[in-house]
Amino acid sequence: MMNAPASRADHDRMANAIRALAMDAVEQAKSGHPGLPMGAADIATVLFTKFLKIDPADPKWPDRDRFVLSAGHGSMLLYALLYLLGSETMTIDQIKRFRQLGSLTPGHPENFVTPGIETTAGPLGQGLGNAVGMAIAERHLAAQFGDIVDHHTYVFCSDGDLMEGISQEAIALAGHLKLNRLVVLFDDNGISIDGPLSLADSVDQVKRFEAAGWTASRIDGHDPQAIAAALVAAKKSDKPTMIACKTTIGFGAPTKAGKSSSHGSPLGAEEIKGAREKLGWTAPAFEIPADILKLWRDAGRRSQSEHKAWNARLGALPADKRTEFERRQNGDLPRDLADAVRGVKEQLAATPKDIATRISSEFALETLTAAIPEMVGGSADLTGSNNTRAKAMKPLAAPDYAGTFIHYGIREHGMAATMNGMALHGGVIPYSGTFLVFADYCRPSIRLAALMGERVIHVMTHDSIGLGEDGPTHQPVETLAALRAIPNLHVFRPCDVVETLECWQLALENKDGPSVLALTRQNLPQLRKEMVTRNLCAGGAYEIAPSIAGQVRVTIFATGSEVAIAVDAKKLLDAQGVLARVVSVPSFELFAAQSTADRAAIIGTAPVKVAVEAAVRQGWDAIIGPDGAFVGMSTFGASAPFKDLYRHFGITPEKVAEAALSKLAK
Ligand SMILES: Cc1ncc(C[n+]2csc(CCOP(=O)(O)OP(=O)(O)O)c2C)c(N)n1
Ligand SMILES: [Mg+2]
Repeated sequence: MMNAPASRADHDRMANAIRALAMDAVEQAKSGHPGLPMGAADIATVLFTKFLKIDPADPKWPDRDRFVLSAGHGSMLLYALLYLLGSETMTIDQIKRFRQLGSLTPGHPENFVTPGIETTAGPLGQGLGNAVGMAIAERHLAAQFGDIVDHHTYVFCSDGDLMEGISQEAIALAGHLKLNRLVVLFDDNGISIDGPLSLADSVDQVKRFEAAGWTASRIDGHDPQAIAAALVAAKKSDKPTMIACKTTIGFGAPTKAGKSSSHGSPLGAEEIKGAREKLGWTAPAFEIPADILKLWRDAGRRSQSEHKAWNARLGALPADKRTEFERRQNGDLPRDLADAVRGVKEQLAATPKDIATRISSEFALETLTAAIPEMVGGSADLTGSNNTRAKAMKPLAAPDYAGTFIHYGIREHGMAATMNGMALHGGVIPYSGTFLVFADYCRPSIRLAALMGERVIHVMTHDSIGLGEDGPTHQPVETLAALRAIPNLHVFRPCDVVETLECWQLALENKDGPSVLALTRQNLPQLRKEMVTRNLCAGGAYEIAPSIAGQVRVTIFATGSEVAIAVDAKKLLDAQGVLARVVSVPSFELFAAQSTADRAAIIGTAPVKVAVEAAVRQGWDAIIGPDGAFVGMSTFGASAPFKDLYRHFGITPEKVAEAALSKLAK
């Protein structure tokens, strides 16, 4: 929507209100980034007062336009806007407490802290990727639900965002998918921390975006009419739009404007005084003159009638469609998930399957994607290897966005950031696939998903030397440990088809965080042959092969493909009269979350503990203790058929039994 233009004088004073709040808050905090909000104030004023469809009284309104500040260091821009527009929670007191413990105004924007913030940004480039995901989710849900989903995604990004490699993946995907509801406002200020951009960059960003299938233009980012005209054109484009807005960082600061010195430190009292004079801003710190605040607050109410009309449209939907829309928005799973899982388990008990866990995952997905229509799958060009596409899934692509499978291309960084954006948008559950070793290409986004508490599910196959001939470049050894180090991330390594199903269920049921499913390329025997309705993986670890009788001398802990090896080692030990039991550990995190007593009961009292996992030992001491024996990897792998590799690296039932016996002998 476009309202009548404010007079130039009103515009300037409204923009200066942002500049003043940013300068003053950073000064008070003695840290922060005044340059971006001061430079971006004109763009933000036009966008937020004339275009953006938002209702500060309902920051979760599903059909609001999304605004992502990808350059999260400019967080004061968002906080100033929230305050000025009349967010209930963003009081002037919060602005005064910028960057202080417990405030709603942390150093970088955190969506889980501050109502009205769409994503957590700071690691440059991530927000842009999130915005692409939001724009995908919008088109997808619009295709499914019609005109109750009808909004735009705006993203404000800096030189740094566009220099990061992840931006290329995000831009290419958005251009390919023709996401014409996506608008990038590029803060083309030619300055980064080290100084002028010419030190390190000479890319023509307009040409770059055009090459990726976008509409792109250059404007004066301090000219409100030019900004408005560019936004009007963007809304008519049949492609995503990039507007390179030439701005002056620290606009208004008498000596620091246009310089990197305004990027990331308080301007200082003298400079602020000079800026107030230059901008004609006479109000004291943290005070916004009543007439300007009124203009802002009125702007904050602009979309109320649209919100009402939207409520009416939602109310007019057939009851089942409306309920379904609301269910998906709330992130609630359909009621029948437990039933669906039970049905598959019954099938598996009747007809066991000795298949790779990646195939098990595909088998589970046939049922789960049918039961949970909001699952939007994908793969970074490894669909046939990751087995993430259930048969009925159609591609999500332009111009028909109703499909549920995204061909992300070979873009793991962009894929992971996009998935975060889809989850943040709401209404969809993104999952996708690549090889486990490429978790490192997704790691910054996985970390942010964990921090934000977003449900995104990464299927990561080819999870060890078990992938064989592709060799050590493709064989993860340190990856599980590295993923397990991320707080609030659930890492699952199921041992067979039944555990894979259970782990999928747990990943889907975890509304508040991401999951990784580490799956094998190679076939594995179905170890869980009996029908057990309860989800045994829910506790993170459980006894999968109990002792045959009497005093247990050895407990063998294992995950994934090594559980079968552990079970065979137990048989060797039992045959020698050394009684053993096997504990499967599909998730360290869920196990760590159990009570001390429950953990102790699972770990047991056998004098010898052995762990077996085709990966490095790091992390296992929490279960087997420093005296436990570990059978796994301590080097990178090698290129050979997988059975040869298991023998070569000594990950065999015989070696596991030997390790146990040698501990017993001590
Ligand atoms: C991935 C990542 N690397 C480095 C940083 C640290 N950092 C913050 S802002 C910035 C660059 C500043 O330049 P620009 O993005 O143009 O922002 P401006 O100074 O114009 O506001 C850097 C290197 C970061 N936040 N994220
Ligand atoms: Mg810059």
